Amino acid sequence: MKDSFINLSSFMASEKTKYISDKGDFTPILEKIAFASKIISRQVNKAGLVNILGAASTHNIHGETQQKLDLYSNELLIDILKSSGYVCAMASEENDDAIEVKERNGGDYVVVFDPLDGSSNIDVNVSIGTIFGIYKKIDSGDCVASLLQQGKNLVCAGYVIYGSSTLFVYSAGYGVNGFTLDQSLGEFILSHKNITIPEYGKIYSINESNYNRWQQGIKEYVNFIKSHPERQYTARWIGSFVADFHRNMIKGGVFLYTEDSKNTNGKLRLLYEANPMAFIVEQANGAATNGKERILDIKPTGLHQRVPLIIGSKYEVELYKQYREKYG
Ligand code: AHM
Ligand code: MG
Repeated sequence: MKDSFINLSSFMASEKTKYISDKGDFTPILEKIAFASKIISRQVNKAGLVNILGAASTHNIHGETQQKLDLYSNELLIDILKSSGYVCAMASEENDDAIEVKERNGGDYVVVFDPLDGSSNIDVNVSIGTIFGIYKKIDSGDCVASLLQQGKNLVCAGYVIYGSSTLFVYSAGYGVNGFTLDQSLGEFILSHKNITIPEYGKIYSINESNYNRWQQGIKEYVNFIKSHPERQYTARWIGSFVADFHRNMIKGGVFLYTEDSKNTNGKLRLLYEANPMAFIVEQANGAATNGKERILDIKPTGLHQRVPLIIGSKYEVELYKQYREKYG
């Protein structure tokens, strides 16, 4: 079959033969997340209309209560994953506590997700996304504790961008592939085969308004990048992690949300933002660090812990570590 006609389901069915013997079959979870993301994509595309209705009344045209899209996406993912029969616990950016699944004795996997990242961009029609990671339940059978595994234990991770098109990108540990939603078919079709990030890039993505709060090493690094002797870098900051990350994956470069004197651990969350993307970037031949340690090696202590995140092409990530070591 021509690549252009490979849909997500058939791709996953052929790929699972590579991991099913040691990691089990988590493809039904992926199928559910892909299904949820189609619904989220549909809602995102009419967000403006929903907001107009919501502003006039707290009920929409069907008499249903209006919900903010991030809460809508969260509830949708939880409901869909709960009913899958494969998931025994979940952690979401939107829920303070872990979500345990008792129905049908849960399942053998736990899922972490940020249902709609970059949500401050919804109202202004800028790309937003979903991030997810899947782990196998640890042997002791403690589902909630299984949520606090190191990122290197992920069996699968992915993200969805709701942008100029809707793109589903995932890795089950055998490279990274992307699938574009064909709205007319309602199917994700393979469009980005075997994504690899360039060794170095031309883009740096950081919120420079934090400059005065950075430590010296971060300032020195950004100043060096700006006047790099061999390369001319350009700055790009969408303010939606998924979109900034994806652009850099394709074009090469680095995304940074470092610590500063106000946010001493940065802004992004280890479990459902940093770890899934670190898994993906490594699969694509890139790197991710907090400045000292590989992101995937960090032992989580809490569901919502923050972590400084420097992620992207190997050259720029490695250079950051050197600058922090030299200048602090
Ligand atoms: P959110 O999870 O509340 O949406 O916040 C995370 C977002 C990321 O998508 C983005 O990289 C970052 O926050 C932008 O932060 P800032 O507003 O400081 O530019
Ligand atoms: Mg988020």
